[in-house]
Amino acid sequence: MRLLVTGGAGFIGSNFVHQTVRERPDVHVTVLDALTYAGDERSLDPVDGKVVLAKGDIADPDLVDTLVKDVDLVVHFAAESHNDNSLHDPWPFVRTNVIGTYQLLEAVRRHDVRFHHISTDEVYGDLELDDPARFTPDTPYNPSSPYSSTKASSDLLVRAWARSFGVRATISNCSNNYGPFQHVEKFIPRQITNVIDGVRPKLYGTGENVRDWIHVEDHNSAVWSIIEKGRLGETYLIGADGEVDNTTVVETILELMGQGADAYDRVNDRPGHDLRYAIDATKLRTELGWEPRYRDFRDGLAATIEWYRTHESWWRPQKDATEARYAVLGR
Ligand code: NAD
Ligand code: TDX
Repeated sequence: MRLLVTGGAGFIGSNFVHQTVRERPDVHVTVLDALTYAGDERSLDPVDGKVVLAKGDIADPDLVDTLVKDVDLVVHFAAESHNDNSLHDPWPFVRTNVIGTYQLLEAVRRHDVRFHHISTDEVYGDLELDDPARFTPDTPYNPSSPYSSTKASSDLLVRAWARSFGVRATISNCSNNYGPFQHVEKFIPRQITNVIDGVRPKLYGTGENVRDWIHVEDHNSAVWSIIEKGRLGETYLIGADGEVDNTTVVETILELMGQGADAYDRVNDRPGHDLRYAIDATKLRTELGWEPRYRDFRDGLAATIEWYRTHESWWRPQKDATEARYAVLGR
């Protein structure tokens, strides 16, 4: 099988490429990635010589057409992915997430190529902290931020291209990922690398906000289940019953790194900050038989801390510029 992975030099995409090369030697992988601030060629070092990297933009129709016409499957991870950045400058989010997805859809339509679209649970908006409900495929779309609204837009394009043009597509909406190769702007790597640097972790607002954490390896194994067994035109929610509030995440990181549980600072809240995300993955589990492997968040976090401790040369070049961006926002 010939596979094109967009965004394969980013966090989840690079882990997906590693897993694919490791477990599926019959798959020939090409990565299309613009290598923005969030992409890093070095994230593909573990598969050096085993994948082809095309540096380029998913919003470039000629490049996209050239690459798509030669593959059997596109797995589309490329996106602007950080909520805080989208509040500061939404345009790159509209351009990459909406127009980029449109260009990919037009190319897979022309060449009748199977398409899997990677999306987020944030398209559903948020839940109350004390609400027993979780997101299901029937939850109405209600995105809060420029980031999540552009992801919602891209999902709707995929649904329309599947229905109107018969594009062979599936969609997955996953909860918050953690694991190796995640950019230091994101919550967990930011706090781990702060502690390594002797800086106190920074908690937005009250810290009551809840995220439903899943290890990136589990997200990617679910994506493969959907590619192999999912029904065309369908949406699958990916989650591993990992709800934890932000204060507990910070306290656990501090404890695992030998610091006092209260050695963090509260900073300005994110405008429009979603309260709680929670996934009901019943459809994925019952229909496709998928199960997560990383069931203990604390163990997964400990392994992630160890990864950042032993891969400082990977994250160090991004750290100062990232913190300078946060300083402007007072966060
Ligand atoms: P990331 O920011 O780490 O990586 C994004 C990658 O896309 C980078 O390598 C970047 O260079 C590339 N890219 C950006 N714009 C591009 C363009 N115009 N053309 C080509 N490449 C471009 O993001 P991530 O956290 O790995 O997220 C990957 C996907 O998963 C996104 O679609 C995101 O919405 C989705 N998702 C993420 C999470 C999460 O917790 N991180 C959860 C659910 C869904
Ligand atoms: O320094 C911080 N302090 C803090 O309290 C940062 C960076 C974040 N937070 C909070 C905000 C969120 O409640 O932690 C939580 C997680 O923040 P992010 O890592 O920015 O993730 P989130 O906004 O939840 O979105 C993530 O999950 C869904 C990904 O970035 C998205 O790409 C994905 O769609």
